[in-house]
Amino acid sequence: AAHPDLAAAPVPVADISATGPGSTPIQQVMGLMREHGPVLVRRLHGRDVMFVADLDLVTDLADESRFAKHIGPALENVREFAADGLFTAYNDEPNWAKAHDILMPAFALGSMRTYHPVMLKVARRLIDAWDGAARAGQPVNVPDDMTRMTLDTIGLAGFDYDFGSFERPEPHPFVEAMVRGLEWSMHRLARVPGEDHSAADAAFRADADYLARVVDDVIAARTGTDQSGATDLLGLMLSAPHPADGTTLDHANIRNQVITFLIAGHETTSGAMSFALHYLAKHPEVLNLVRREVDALWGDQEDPEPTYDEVGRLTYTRQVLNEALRLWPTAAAFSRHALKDTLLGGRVPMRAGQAVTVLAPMLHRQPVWGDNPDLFDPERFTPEAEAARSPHAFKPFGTGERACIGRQFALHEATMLLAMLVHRYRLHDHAGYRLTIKETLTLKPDGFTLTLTPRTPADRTHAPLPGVAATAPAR
Ligand code: FDE
Repeated sequence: AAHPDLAAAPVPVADISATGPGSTPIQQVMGLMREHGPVLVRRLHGRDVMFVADLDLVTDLADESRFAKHIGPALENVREFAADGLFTAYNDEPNWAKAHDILMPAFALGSMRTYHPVMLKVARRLIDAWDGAARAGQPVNVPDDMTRMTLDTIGLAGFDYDFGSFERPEPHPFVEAMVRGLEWSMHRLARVPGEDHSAADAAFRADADYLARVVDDVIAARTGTDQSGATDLLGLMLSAPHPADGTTLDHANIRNQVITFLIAGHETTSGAMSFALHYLAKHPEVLNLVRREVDALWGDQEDPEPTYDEVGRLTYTRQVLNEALRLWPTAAAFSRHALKDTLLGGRVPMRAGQAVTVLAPMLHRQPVWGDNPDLFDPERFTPEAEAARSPHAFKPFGTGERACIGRQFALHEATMLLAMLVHRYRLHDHAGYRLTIKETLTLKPDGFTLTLTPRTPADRTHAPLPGVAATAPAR
């Protein structure tokens, strides 16, 4: 519904009813913001959504005493298959706090030690596949393989379930059903009132039922056996009592959490790695700096065995990942609502319950990022640069108590894999790839392929020594 206050607010209104949002709604709002500025109301068939990317407004929205996470129309649609799982639960739904308290320890930084061996095992599956492609001189489809890797990782680390994605030429049927569900969630937003969508809705129902059945099988295989020694998320959910009331999560909620982690934990992370590899393939000077970092750790080892602590020392590789997440935060938008009537940023009136959506890719291009924000430059994430900048200028993981619980998990997995790939391969942009971004609620580089050749010891000797700033990236 249109909000009466918005009409009074000094906010431009962009009516897109004539064109609709198309298949790239995030990029469309980015375009509207480039035209109208970082605060606007997008109107579609009389439905208004306010989008913001201004640093002072996003800073104000982080005030948890006045604003909270909002389950907007997109997440309402995802609720049709993830229900009260962590991502889509309402703030006051009891299962949110309960699951959050039970699962938080499993996602603390220290817990990554537990998942490290599984992450490494799955990284090796990807490397085996890429070695084969390199020998055959075949290109690899980067986002597809990154998605295989992140799905297998969250499946094994989360639920001890092996999707075996590298054994399959096509994505696992579970993934296909999930991706269709996400697409349905996105396209449902653009429906013109009065149209008939019963066929699409029935297909979605069938997919949602299938997802639930697969997950129920995974859970059934584990219930009834002693889970007290299990270190994965499912073991924890089946066995850990809530610190406050001693009860465990109920069956339906555990199913919702499993679906949630599979949705939240794989497309977002695989997109981030894919964008990072895209930028590395296009920026030889940056690639060279990553090579120095990984060569300093692993030198000429054929098959290095990265340790948990080494991943923490890959600080430049981490900067590359952050910079990729700045330009293309793969979960590009999150919404907040006002807890009481208020003036957002002292200038935009908001009623209690009214929502705005933060558009992270444009927040990440605001003036605080300098005068060339579209330029890929990992120097933006040196510790000094980060200390000098507002923490609210960079929000790829959302904000506040509903921020991403999987952040450390994703960063550990992605940093390790990127480093292993750069250590092992020369990346060839054989097709002269031009970045086009596919949106399926998350963002990924569409149709991005690379060819690979193994790096040789000679390659590594010629890499500049650490500390020799022969190829400092342009600022
Ligand atoms: C969450 C999240 C967020 C927020 C949203 C809102 O606010 O609405 C964001 C923005 C994110 N997330 C992002 C991201 C990125 C990446 C790469 C990721 N993410 C990853 C991951 C992994 C995993 C496992 C995850 N992730 C998970 C998750 C969850 C569960 C959630 C919900 C939380 C609560 O509690 O609410 C999230 N995530 Fe993330």
